[in-house]
Amino acid sequence: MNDGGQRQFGPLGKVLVIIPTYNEVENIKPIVDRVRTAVPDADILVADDNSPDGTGKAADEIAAADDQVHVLHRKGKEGLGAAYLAGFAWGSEHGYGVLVEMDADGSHQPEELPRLLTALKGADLVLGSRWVPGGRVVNWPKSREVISRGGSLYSRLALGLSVRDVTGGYRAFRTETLNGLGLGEVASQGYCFQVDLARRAVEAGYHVVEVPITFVDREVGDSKMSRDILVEALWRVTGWGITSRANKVLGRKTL
Ligand SMILES: Nc1nc2c(ncn2[C@@H]2O[C@H](COP(=O)(O)OP(=O)(O)OP(=O)(O)O)[C@@H](O)[C@H]2O)c(=O)[nH]1
Ligand SMILES: [Mg+2]
Repeated sequence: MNDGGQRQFGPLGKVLVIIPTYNEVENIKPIVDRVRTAVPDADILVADDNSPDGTGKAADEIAAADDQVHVLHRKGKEGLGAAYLAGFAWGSEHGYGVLVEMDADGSHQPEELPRLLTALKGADLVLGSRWVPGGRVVNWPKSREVISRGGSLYSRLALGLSVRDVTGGYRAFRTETLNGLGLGEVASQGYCFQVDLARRAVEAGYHVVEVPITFVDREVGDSKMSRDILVEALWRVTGWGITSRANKVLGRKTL
């Protein structure tokens, strides 16, 4: 991973917080309010996959009363990765300099966003991290912690990454960084989308910084975590690991 060295980083520009939603009707208003209070200059884009519970409509009502809130309506549930790619494209087209990933359920605390943005002044990508000193999880069942820590460790070992929280979803990207990641080839849909972006950033030589966060388990709404999502992550990460090792042996570039 590039250490940033003596590089000069440009100004950040305008910030867009992208919040993907699927059935988060109880969470959408509280999370938008918290972001607006914590980072009043930032805009918000809710990327909703036509949630049957009416999250998209609730988001429209918030947006109608607040110029800094926007809603991207997608036709159906296509996974977290596809929702973020659509959100990134929207943010890039609308001239935002920083694109933030944040869950709707309160696990990623908006009050911690100013710290991520401060770190981004000297980095290409900032990862909110549960597994660096100072980072922690609150109210998570032991089973989820084991899966998450195991997933990060497996990804680190398989891909040879020094990043500690590879699967986390609280991140701040410079738009320029995202544009350099070859997003057109990203096929990952579930949580391995996050692993995919982290490994692409490291492979491309970007300066990636981890900032400790306190991750709070959701209090309301249902989890979208599923066996399919875990299986997709396992086979994709394993495939990337084999490809990158083979390329090293053959002296080829991976991405
Ligand atoms: N647009 C969209 N958003 C999604 C999709 N799947 C999950 N999300 C959103 O992505 C964020 C993360 O999903 P969560 O269900 O909280 O995943 P998790 O944090 O691993 O699981 P929890 O234990 O439930 O918190 C939430 O804001 C979800 O609403 C999807 O297919 N499309
Ligand atoms: Mg969650």
